[in-house]
This record gives sequence, structure tokens and C-alpha cells, in this order.
Amino acid sequence: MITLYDLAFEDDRRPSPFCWRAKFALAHKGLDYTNVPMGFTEKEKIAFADSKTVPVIKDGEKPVKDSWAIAVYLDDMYPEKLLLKSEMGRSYARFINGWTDTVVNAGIFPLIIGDLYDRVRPEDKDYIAQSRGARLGTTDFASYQTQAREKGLTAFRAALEPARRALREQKFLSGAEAAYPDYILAGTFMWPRTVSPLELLEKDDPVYSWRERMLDLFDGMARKAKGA
Ligand SMILES: N[C@@H](CCC(=O)N[C@@H](CS)C(=O)NCC(=O)O)C(=O)O
Repeated sequence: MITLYDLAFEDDRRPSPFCWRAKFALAHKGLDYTNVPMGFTEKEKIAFADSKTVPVIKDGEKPVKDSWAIAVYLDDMYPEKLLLKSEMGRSYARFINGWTDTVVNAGIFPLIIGDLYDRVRPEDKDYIAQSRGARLGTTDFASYQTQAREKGLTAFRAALEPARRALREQKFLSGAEAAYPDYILAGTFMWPRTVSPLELLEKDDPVYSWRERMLDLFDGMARKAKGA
């Protein structure tokens, strides 16, 4: 039996983009798992995996930490429906993973930090104020977010152009069917969806239509998740 440790916010919102990658990956494989919610200040729950971040999975007695390592592990152990498919598929996914982490996640963070902070569990607020405050140089997250949105939304949309070009030509980033490259980017879009009412995409954007398709997958798994 697989257990997934998943970041929890107030009202049981589950925003972690990296945990969503793992949830999409597990759904792709059709694997059952138990979801264990974890707050930022409950790291003792994942100490067994020697991790300070989620996602972490435990498959029987085997701990696996880090979303990329989890995808690789699931393909190795459950090769039936591959997430990474081929050497080239894995290399492409690795590129999408790096691009999403450094460009897309980084572009979203300033746009939603105020809304995100409002929805952090009360017992985790000090931790977030300290850790994210140190990163941004301020704990006035609401003002930071307002300023970031002035130019940041347009810049964020422009940064999505590589995905947009692919999605004009094909249904999914991975081709005719979704696979791990799609789960990486879709996981990241679950982060703003669960914590902020801000609409990041315009309706006529191919990335918007793709995101709709991703929300519909696996019986609407992501669409059913609690939103902002
Ligand atoms: N490279 C890691 C990143 C995981 C990560 O940063 N997770 C965040 C949640 S979105 C976390 O656990 N943060 C803990 C903290 O900030 O204390 C992965 O892909 O799994």
C-alpha cells in the first residue's frame, strides 16, 4: 500500500505543486494510495524519509522523497503505464521539470503570495512569514502581491510561450495523451487554483484549454479539489 504525504493549508486545501505532480502520477498509474495531510510545521511526519519537503511517498516500507524521484520510482516499480516512456521522453520531462520550477513557479509565486499567506494554517503562519519573508525581503505579502501583479501577470503569460506553441500543435505537452510533462505543469497550476482567485490565463489561450483538459482527467480529480 502506498502512502502520500501531502501539504495541507487551512480548510484542507492542498496547494503543493510538487505534491500534485505525484497525485497526477499515481492517478495515471491507477494506483490506490492513502493521502496523509501535513502542515509546514509537522516535518516529523516525514522524518522517516529524511526529508524536509513534500511530496514523500512510502510504498510498503520504502520511502521515496522528491516529486521527480517519485515519478522515476513509480515507472521502475509499476511499468504498466509509463510516465516517462522513453529516454527522450525522460529527457524532455526533465527539461519541463526544470523550466516549470525555475520559470513558471517563480513567476507565479509573487502574484499569489498574499492570497497564499491568508490561507496557510494559523499554526504555520509564523513559519511562512519568516521563511518567505526572508526570501522576499518583506512580510507585507499583500502589498508585495499587489505590486507584483502590475507587471508580473503580463510577464508570466509571456513566459508560457514555449508551452503555448506546443499546445497549439498538440492536445497535451506529451502529445496525443497526457504523461508526466503535463503533470508537472498541471501540478504547478493547481497551486494558484487552490489558494488564489486570480485568473492567470486568458480564455483564448491554448494553455487555458489544455489546463481545462488536465482538470477533467481521472474523473475530474483536480477539478474536484478544493479551490480558492
Ligand atoms: N524538489 C522538490 C521540492 C519540494 C518542495 O519544495 N515542497 C514544498 C511544498 S510545495 C515543501 O515541502 N516545502 C516545505 C517548506 O517550505 O518548509 C520536489 O520536487 O519534490
